[in-house]
Amino acid sequence: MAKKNNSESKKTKDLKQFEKDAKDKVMTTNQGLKINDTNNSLKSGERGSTLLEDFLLREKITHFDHERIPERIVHARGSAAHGYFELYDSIEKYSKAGIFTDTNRKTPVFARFSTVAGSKGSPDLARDVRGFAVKFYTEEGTWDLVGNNMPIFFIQDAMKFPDLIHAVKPEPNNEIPQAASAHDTFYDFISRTTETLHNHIWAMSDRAIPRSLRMMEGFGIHTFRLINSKNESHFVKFHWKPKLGAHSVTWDEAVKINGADADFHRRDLWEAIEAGQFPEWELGIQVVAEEDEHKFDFDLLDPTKLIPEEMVPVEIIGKMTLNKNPENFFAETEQVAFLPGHIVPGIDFTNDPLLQGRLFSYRDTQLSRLGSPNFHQIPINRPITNTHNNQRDGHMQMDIPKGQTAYFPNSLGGGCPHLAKMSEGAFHSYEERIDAKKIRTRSESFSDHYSQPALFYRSLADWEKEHVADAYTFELGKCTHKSIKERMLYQIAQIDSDLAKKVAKGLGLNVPENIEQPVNQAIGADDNSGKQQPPKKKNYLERDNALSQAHTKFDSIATRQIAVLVAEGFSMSDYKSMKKALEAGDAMVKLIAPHGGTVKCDENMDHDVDASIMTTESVLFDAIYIPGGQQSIDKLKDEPKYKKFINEAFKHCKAIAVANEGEHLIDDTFVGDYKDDKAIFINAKPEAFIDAIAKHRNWERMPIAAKVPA
Ligand code: HDE
Repeated sequence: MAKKNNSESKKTKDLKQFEKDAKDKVMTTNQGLKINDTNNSLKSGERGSTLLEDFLLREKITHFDHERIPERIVHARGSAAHGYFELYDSIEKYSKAGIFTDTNRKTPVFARFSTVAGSKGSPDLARDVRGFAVKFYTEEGTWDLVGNNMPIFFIQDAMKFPDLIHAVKPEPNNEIPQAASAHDTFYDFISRTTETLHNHIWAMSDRAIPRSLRMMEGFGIHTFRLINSKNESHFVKFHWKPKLGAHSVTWDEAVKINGADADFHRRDLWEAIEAGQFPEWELGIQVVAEEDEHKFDFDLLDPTKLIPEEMVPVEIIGKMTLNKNPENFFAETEQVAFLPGHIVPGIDFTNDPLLQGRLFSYRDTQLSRLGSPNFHQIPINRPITNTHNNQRDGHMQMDIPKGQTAYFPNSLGGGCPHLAKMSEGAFHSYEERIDAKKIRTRSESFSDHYSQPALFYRSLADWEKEHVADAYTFELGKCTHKSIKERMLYQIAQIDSDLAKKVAKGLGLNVPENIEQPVNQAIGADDNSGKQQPPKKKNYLERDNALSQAHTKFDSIATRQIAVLVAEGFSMSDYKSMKKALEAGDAMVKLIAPHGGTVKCDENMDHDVDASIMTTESVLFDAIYIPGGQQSIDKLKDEPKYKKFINEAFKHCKAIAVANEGEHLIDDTFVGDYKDDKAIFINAKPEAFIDAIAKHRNWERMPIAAKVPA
């Protein structure tokens, strides 16, 4: 059942005043002049040249000429939605923030998900980190939690960000490849910058190709501070846990989805919300007391390290629900500006050197992207609280600040706007004690680069490990320089020697025992303190189940796309009972027929076809059902694409169920030889099929699936 859309919030109401609806309205110029022709320019004679006088042409064309703005330098490709955040229980012992203490609030949010490397029009299923940025419009001002779907980052210091991005983006001489990390410059950089290896192995895992934006985790990455009303500080890491669990597609699917539907994730998010299947994530926190700061084998300020959940469990504190699509992509999703520097009392920063750099970068980038220091006045960026200060003017000033004074202190303006007292909720930076030398260096406590990638790899299930090995092999296989591949193999061997051997085999190379050049570029040229090579990996924890998607949720088929393969004469009774069971679990049942329009069942009823086989692909679905009906099956057997469709679903370890004569169709495919597979169902009860769909995939099938030449 679709959920009720009560999407009104203080923010969506605020946005309403800027919405424009042309329904039943007459067309005008931007000056309100009514127009009766927008098809023809003003000419000297029917075939004559266009007149300079034509202000209508000029207004229309000039606006068009300028309707693009620079895309985001990173995270250009993204999709977003409105929603709200609700707190389960107050965490006032940690934080005084209203959003973390008032359980009666429904805080409006706008969340944007993105890939990092690709351009605005790049396909959704690139192997990449996903951005997970949430703007909370709180009563005390806007808080932006600008995170990713992986809990760590590639680099430790903001100073390295331009290098990282220049290495991963298309190569500067030929602008190739688009939205792909599988190229020489990226691996040249990664193999020489060992701090990247942890985030990199996550990027080689299934996390980098999510099944849906609604089925991925989110992380604030940096250690932040929570500040309570006594001004006591606790360290905190933020986690988003998807209610549907964290699931991924396979690389073969990702490559094919990019061709079949480059907007796969964007469409999926949009359609789920339109269908009332609102995406939900729970917000969790890992809290570390001030006095425990140094009790770990890693530095809490190092953003390439996570705190294993085995060491500090995640406390779930609230839930985010996305329940409204934007009205206009450009106005909202493109113009939204996230800044990690947007915080509220009760939350504060740490000295994480990556976070510190971000506090500078995001404001700066909006100036070139949105073009004015007034970007906060764009409707999507306006806080829901009042704003008053002495900042004035600038491009596109939308407010009309009244009065004679624009300075502080003043008496002519009655001293206004006056300063807020702490008791009135003023922000006050945490008074951290600092006694230090001014020094350009990297802390020794950041030097362990191999232990956590190794922990991650050890924590994965066998099928996940295999995907990781395949990903390294693919990516390095796309590099052309042997020296880069070998240096990378050496680095992988420091994480796990078996993994390195597997990858080396695929590349037709050997894992080098040693590499000559210094690899740790994090240090300065004059630093001879022996830090060129990071230390060998340590094992301070054997495994952390939270790192593996084998331990996610497998209890729902909500929004799963089920392809029902039918032609004229399909069995209505088979279809009806399965459809009812699937829809009871909120799955999306789609009829795929040899043609568009409608298709008749054996009870002579017309059914709307959702897609003709020519316009769709197996990779766009989670499972297949084939109802019986001899006439229908005979027709399907005549169309070779059905075989491809079924073989591919089998290859991708998906659940397939058939009823009665439907079995004859799979007998013509690879599935015919593997009917005892635990996610293949012949005349089985819907419950068994549903259970297999909820399990996402039958990964045990992988060795057989690998043989399918689809
Ligand atoms: Fe970003 N990042 N970033 N980043 N980032 C941007 O800001 C930057 C980092 C993240 O949906 C830019 O408005 C630096 C970590 C997301 O609009 C830019 C550094 C994390 C988004 C920028 C980092 C992120 C951005 C480009 C290293 C996860 C998309 C456009 C110091 C915790 C937000 C923009 C959206 C966007 C800079 C590292 C996440 C250039 C300098 C770590 C989700 O300001």
